[in-house]
Amino acid sequence: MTKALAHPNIALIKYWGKQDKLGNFPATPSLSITLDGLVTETVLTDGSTDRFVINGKEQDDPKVAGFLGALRASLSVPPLEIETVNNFPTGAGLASSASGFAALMTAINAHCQFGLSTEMMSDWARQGSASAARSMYGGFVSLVPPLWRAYPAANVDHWPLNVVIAITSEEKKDVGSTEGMRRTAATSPFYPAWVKDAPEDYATASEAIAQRDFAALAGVAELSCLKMHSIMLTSVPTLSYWNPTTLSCMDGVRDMRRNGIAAFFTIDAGPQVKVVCLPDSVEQVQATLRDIPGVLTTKVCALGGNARILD
Ligand code: 2P0
Repeated sequence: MTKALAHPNIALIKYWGKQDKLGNFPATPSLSITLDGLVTETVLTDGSTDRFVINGKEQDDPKVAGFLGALRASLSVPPLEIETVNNFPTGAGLASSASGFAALMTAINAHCQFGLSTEMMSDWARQGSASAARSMYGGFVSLVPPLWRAYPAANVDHWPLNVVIAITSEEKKDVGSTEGMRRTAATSPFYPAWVKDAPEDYATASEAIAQRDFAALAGVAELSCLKMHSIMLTSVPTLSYWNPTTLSCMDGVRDMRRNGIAAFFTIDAGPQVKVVCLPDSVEQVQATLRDIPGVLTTKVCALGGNARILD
């Protein structure tokens, strides 16, 4: 039996769109922070056939099956019973596939005694879900060309930011990220501009993190998020991952900023709003979000560590 843990990550500079080649390579550079309060734990045991159980329910997951198939083309992976538990809503815009594939790859590497480096595991995790490459590491993480391999951009101590998550719905999304990206790339008239501008946004965010310049990071991160949602909204048929409460939270963050609180929002392929702030603003940010009608719960996270094996 082998048990591994990984945290989800949220991108401040978003990945949305893939290169037109095999291997699940992103079309845009991305930069994320890993969250300590959200956890995926995955237990592996040898089985007679593959079984995948998530939060107590057996599932046929084509992405997991495809991932195992790709691994087995290169490595000797026996039939596995995989039991995964998330302490947060699954498939609802909280990056459960990022932590899921990072935990699974970490567990397989130990269970099968492959001795792969973190870089190699990150490469494999990317093939399961590109954002999973970033969840192999803690702190601030880049996923960039030319190798499209994730690497740590800064550690947790460099800038211990907090994230307050406003959960506005626990329902699974209708359109998964892979299909959403395909649709956006094929139909949004603004997709080429998104791909063209992404390296500059990435460079601006990297510099802001290096300098611990919160205002600069806030500006470019909100812009990256809104550009991504703009190309989603202008896809045909349209892709909208927001609900009315999502918009209320965005307004709430803008109000806080007008009142001098250092905070910015980011939103992924789901209606939850993640508000990044400095530690001395956490209580105020949480209290504000909690009072917004439609917010079901809030959760405060610090930056988390690497994917790892649990004894
Ligand atoms: C990100 N997202 O950079 C972006 C922002 C969601 C919005 O990466 O197709 O599950 O499995 O590679 O990694 C979600 O997409 O997609 C994602 P696949 P993934 O975090």
